[in-house]
Amino acid sequence: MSTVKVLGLLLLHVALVTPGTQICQNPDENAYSIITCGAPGKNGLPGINGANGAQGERGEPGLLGPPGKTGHTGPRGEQGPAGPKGETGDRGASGPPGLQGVAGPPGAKGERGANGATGAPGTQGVTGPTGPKGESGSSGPSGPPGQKGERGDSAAPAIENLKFQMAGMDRRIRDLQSNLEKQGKVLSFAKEVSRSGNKFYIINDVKVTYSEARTSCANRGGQLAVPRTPEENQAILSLRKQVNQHTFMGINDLEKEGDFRDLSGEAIKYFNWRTGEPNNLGGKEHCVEIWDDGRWNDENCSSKRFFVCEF
Ligand SMILES: [Ca+2]
Ligand SMILES: [Ca+2]
Repeated sequence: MSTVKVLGLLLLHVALVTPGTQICQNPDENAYSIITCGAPGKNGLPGINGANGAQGERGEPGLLGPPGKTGHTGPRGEQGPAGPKGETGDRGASGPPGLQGVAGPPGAKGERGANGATGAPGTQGVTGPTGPKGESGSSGPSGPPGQKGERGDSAAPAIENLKFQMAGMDRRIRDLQSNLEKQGKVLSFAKEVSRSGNKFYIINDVKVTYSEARTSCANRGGQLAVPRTPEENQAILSLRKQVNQHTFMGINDLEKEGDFRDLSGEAIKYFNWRTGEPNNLGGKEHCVEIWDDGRWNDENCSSKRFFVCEF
């Protein structure tokens, strides 16, 4: 029932009620009637509960209640994305030293060092073989006349003897001419000449390999020089000092390592090695050269050197 309707019924009730009159409410609330009541009746039984009223409007939200109890731990969530890279940390302390590495490959061969000091003189070498027979000397003065011989049978034997002697002289003249031609060739080639006994030696100013030196001497009727005695070694050294360079001689161990021989294959008997030589350095030294102290070194045959020929 609305508020206006209730207020109207109340005003009507005040206007109509008189003293001694009671207003009793009809159970039907929509039909009011004024009746005269007798003695008050007994209270009736409680009426039947009316139907539920319409749902009221939603009230204001209540006060925030106390926090509930902590629930059970939920299942593990999926892994989130990687976070941003952190800043670089401080450098750690140095670790212990590593193991020693393996040895590296051998280095390249060094350059030849400076000449060492001159060594003490060696012992006297053995006497060399007997040299070739020398040329005939010049004729001596005529001897005193001999005693008169007995009368011969004929002049024929004397003439034959004279012919024989003349033939010998012809041979000697041809030999002398040949020697002169040979010496002319040699002297035109030589820079310097020296002698020892009946040998003479030449050197020129060309540097060649051992093989080329050997051929060059042979082409001039000589051979690469081989000193057989200290005197011959000195004669070769005097030429070597003219060029002031190491100089090849006719000695090698090309056939058998350490077995030094001359160019005809004959074993060498006189030696004049430097201290520590022959050392066959690198397994490649098979040809002999003479140094400025007159002593010998085995050298690579492919090296280019001056050379001395002997005749
Ligand atoms: Ca050698
Ligand atoms: Ca050597």
